[in-house]
Parts: sequence; C-alpha cells; structure tokens
Amino acid sequence: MKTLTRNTRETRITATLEVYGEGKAEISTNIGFFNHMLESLCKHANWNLKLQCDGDLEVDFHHSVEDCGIVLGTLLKNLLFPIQKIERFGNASIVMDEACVECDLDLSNRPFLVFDLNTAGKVGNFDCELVEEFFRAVVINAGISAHIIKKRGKNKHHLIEATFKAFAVALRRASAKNETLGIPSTKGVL
Ligand SMILES: [Mn+2]
Repeated sequence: MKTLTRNTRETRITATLEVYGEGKAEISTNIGFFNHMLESLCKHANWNLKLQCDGDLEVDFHHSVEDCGIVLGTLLKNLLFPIQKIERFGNASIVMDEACVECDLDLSNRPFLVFDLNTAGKVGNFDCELVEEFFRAVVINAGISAHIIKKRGKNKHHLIEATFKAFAVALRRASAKNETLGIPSTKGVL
C-alpha cells in the first residue's frame, strides 16, 4: 500500500492504493461519470483505492482526469516494479451488452499505448476523448505497454465502461502472483 500526494496549480490529488485488495473504492473527483469508472476499475482490478481530487473543473475535466492518471500510474510503478514472481502479461475482452473492448498489456517497464476506441462526443458532461488521456497518463507513468481496442459496440457509456473493466481485468491477471516465475524476462530485470 502506498500513498501519493500531487499538488499543482490545476489539481490537488491524494491517493492511497493497494494493488492486492478487495475492490474497495473511496473515490471523489467531483466528476460523477469518472467516479463511476474509477469505482469499476477498482472492483475489477481488485484494488483498494482511496482517491481525492480537487481540480479546476471550471476550465474543463481534462486536468483532473489526466492528473488522476498520472497519480495512479506513479503508484502502480512504485507498487509493481521491479517485476518478480508475477505473471507480467495479461489480457481481457470485456462485453457490456452490445459493446466489447479488448485490453492486452505487458508490465514491461517500456511505456506504450495503442488506443483505438473510435468514439467521440460526450457521456453526460464527460468528454469521451479524456478516456485516452487517462490511459496514456496511467501507462506512461506506470511503465506498462497496453493495447486497448474496440471490437464492437455503439453506446458510449457501454464502450467506456467496458474499456475500464478490460484494463482492470487485464492488469489483475498480469499482476497475479506466480511463485514459480522468478523474474519473467530473459533480460533478468524488469
Ligand atoms: Mn455504467
């Protein structure tokens, strides 16, 4: 379990993350849809996360969403690396009614994001383009290579929620403990 506080002129964020938890979330970003997505992420990744974000929502939601991604990515980096006795690779295709989103990821310490959700517009007052900003901030700061691809679907709420769930389940599988593995790299370090 680790706690990180990050204060800038745009956002003030404090988060405490336990990767091997029970899916308990205490989230307050003052953005209803984003709270809903982060709660879903915690539930399906099996994290315990307490996160408070006070951001400049009078501008728009961009700084808050991106900076929460930076804080979560930094915490993940600190909690997961160096990689040892865990699976390293994980993937999940998650269906939500008509929508299906796939996430394939590698706890590689080589940040990379392929993101093809192919959705625009808004869910309520939440800009769909912020989903990519969030996941880019997470993977860059965590040292994860992730491919997030829409397979099917139309409804934006379903597509975005399936995206958060797919990332959560893929990450839970990648971070699952495996005592037989040692360091899962021929390089000898990750
Ligand atoms: Mn929902």
